[in-house]
Amino acid sequence: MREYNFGEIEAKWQNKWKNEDLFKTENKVEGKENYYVLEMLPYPSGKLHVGHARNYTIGDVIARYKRMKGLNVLHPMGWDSFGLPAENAAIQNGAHPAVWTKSNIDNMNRQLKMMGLSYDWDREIASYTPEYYKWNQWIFKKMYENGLVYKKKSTVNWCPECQTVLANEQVEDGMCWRHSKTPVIQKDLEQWFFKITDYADELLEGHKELKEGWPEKVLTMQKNWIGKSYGTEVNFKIVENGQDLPVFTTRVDTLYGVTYAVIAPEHPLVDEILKTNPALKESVSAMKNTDMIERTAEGKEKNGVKTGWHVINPVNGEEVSLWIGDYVLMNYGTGAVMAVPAHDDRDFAFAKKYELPIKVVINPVDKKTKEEIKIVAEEMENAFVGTGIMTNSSEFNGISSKDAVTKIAEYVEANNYGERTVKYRLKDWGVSRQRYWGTPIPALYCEKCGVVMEKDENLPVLLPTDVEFTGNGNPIETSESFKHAVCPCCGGEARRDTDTMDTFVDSSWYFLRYCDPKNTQLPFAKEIVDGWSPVDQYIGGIEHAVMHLLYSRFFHKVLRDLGLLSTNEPFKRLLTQGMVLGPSYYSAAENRFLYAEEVEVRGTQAFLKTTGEELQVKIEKMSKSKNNGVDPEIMITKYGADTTRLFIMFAAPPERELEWNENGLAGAARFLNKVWRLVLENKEYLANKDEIDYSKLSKEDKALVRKLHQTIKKVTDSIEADYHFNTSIAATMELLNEMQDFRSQILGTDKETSESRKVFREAMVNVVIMLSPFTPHFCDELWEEMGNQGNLFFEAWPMHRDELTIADEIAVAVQVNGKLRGTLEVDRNIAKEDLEKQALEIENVKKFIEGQTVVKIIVVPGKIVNIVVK
Ligand code: ANZ
Ligand code: ZN
Ligand code: ZN
Repeated sequence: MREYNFGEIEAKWQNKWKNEDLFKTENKVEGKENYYVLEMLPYPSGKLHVGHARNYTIGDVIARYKRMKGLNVLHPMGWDSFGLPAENAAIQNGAHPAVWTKSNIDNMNRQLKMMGLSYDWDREIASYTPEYYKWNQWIFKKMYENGLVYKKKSTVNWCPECQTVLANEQVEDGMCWRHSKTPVIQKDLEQWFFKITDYADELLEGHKELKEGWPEKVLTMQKNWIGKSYGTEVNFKIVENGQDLPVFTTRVDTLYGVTYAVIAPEHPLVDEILKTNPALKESVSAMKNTDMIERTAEGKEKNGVKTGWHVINPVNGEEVSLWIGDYVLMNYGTGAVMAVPAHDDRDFAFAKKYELPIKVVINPVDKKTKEEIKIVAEEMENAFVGTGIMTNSSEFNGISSKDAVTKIAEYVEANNYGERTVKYRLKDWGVSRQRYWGTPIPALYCEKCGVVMEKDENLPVLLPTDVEFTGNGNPIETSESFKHAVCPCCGGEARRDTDTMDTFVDSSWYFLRYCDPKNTQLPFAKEIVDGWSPVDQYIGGIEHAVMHLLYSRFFHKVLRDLGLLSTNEPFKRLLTQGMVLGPSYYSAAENRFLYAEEVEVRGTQAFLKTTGEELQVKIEKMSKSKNNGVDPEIMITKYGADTTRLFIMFAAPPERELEWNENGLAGAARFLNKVWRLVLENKEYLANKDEIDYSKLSKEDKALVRKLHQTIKKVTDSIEADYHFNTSIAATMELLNEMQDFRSQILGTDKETSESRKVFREAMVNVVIMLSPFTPHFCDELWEEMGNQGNLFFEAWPMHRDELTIADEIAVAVQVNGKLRGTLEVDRNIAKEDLEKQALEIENVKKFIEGQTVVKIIVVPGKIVNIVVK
């Protein structure tokens, strides 16, 4: 018998699939429903990591399964290929970002092909190509024309040394990542924004449509991110200039408890205050330069300065002091708050620090006695943030604070002190990046015409090539040819915008481009996208729960409103795959994480080979910093793609964490070898392709048929229910064990019937079909070995027959006066009288009814016969 040589087999089938163009997908196939399965497209960092391998295997199994279920499946792949790492590589080693990116794509493409993934490569897209980013610019323009893109000043991280804007990830402890002694400052720059806030409500509402198919966790994260708050805007009067200061509060019930007010350091009023009180300048700019993350961190000490100005509370005419404080953010609410230290934690901490008054306006109620507990401001150690009975609040005293929220809001509105409003945490999406490796923003600035967009026929605005990557400033600004352009409006001289778009723009609509990737007239044709959208199953990491998935939903709705497509949501179902974990080995003596090669593992302990030091072992997320990653390519070379795929799918359900271990891989390999031998060693028994005559089966034949149909049912059900592939594979393994027994105990013995071989073959055929989504090369090879023609890829997924999953014989418990006295193996369809008769004939039963009278016999069909005696 020929050995299972995965290297040869995988190369053979990958070639064949490619030559036959097997994975090519038509947009429409008569009589077939479309099904779109998509994995989040990778950033081409250079090498596939194990998280990729898991992600794509899950997608591939689904794609192959759905095809076998008779659907016309779209399963594409592409490259999210703009972004910072390529630019950094250019700065470091001079290679142009395009060259670096292309070679990474080539390598990863090769690795993907090694895995045997069923992508339609004709639809491959890469966001760094002009053919793709042209449409980013086109969409940007369309959004601009529809008032969904605008420009405003906004704060960015700026390194004075690099003379460039830094992404949040490039700020480390307030310093530039490249200049650890240069503090990053906050600088105001004109930036482009997408008006995602226009869609805030619809993005929330849309969750109703996604409830069935998306993990609840992801919806919750999006909901918090959008952060819809119902509250009241109350106008306080500024004593010093007579103007209104609107504040936003969600707790208008505490309005009588305001003891001071706070504005953000960026609040427009601050400039006026500084004119009257210039001494504050320094502390204000210090507050501004603390980054937002730190300013809003919970438990963080609050800083502020007293302005010397005052505001008047409209409901009671009280004059309170006005402060500038770092815990108030300009981009939320109105950038100003009424402070109620008695009932808000942050205000309480601030009031304690700066010795500001505290006024209680809500008293708690004792849970048991239901009596009001009077709290004393001076004795408070924390704010009381709960609900209770109103006090110190004039005509609202005595009512519950819950009712007061409405009552006081009505009162405020009736007296024109303010009004109820809704605020969102969600901010407009700032898309300008002062970097090279992205989509050029198609805007120009003309002295005569102002801001103008490039003409459609001049798109794409190509990235310039006459640039230098020095690490200082935005490389595009070094291109003279790019900066000096012609105004599309008046034909005069115009300056091009040198910013590029956030790379999240690229990934916000790529799933639509796959439907029609070669379209040169439009980003995609409506009727084609409508045939595929929404993506039926999207698969990716939980780290994209908010930004990517929210931006994509936003884009989808915008494109719908632009008339480019018809559906409301981009992704019908979302599967967030679990992380891949592996053991990390930490050496205390060397203060570093070691590579597996440096380690000797004994049971649960591990030692450094060179010194014998015992190491700290932890199972944790695979990462570069822990040196605990596995390279999928090495695994594929060592064990084969099929074994690697099988292990990944067998080791854990897709949404759970997967612990990588090589023993598991070896186990998967053993299983495949077992299947291999069972086919190749039994070809003589697998030759008869005739239909089974179910009336001629022996007891043993029937048992294997039953196991087969139970397995088909279980495998299918587990896939349909949240893709629990591990259960499917386990069921197939069980079936295989029974087949082995059947082979040795029945086939070739006197128990073999005319049908036994057909039954055995039927089971084998189905095992190979059901394993094929997991281990496609392996199964194709066996399929051929079994003498079949054509591709397994197009084979239909088997259907179980209910009547064949049920045993003919059933076990019935026989009781005498409710006590178990025996069991009967009987035909499932036995007549009641026959069952009773057989029950009465059991020796042990006879013993218990001897000398007594049978009063009655109760039969619970299929389960119990209870003989009642006296
Ligand atoms: C007075 C008050 C009393 C508040 C009280 C809370 C409790 P959410 O629920 O997240 O929407 N706030 C308003 N604008 C702010 C800003 N720009 N920066 C920082 N804080 C701001 O939060 C709304 C509450 O956060 C508002 O209600 C306001 O404080 C504060 F016992 O007003 B509250
Ligand atoms: Zn720097
Ligand atoms: Zn002009």
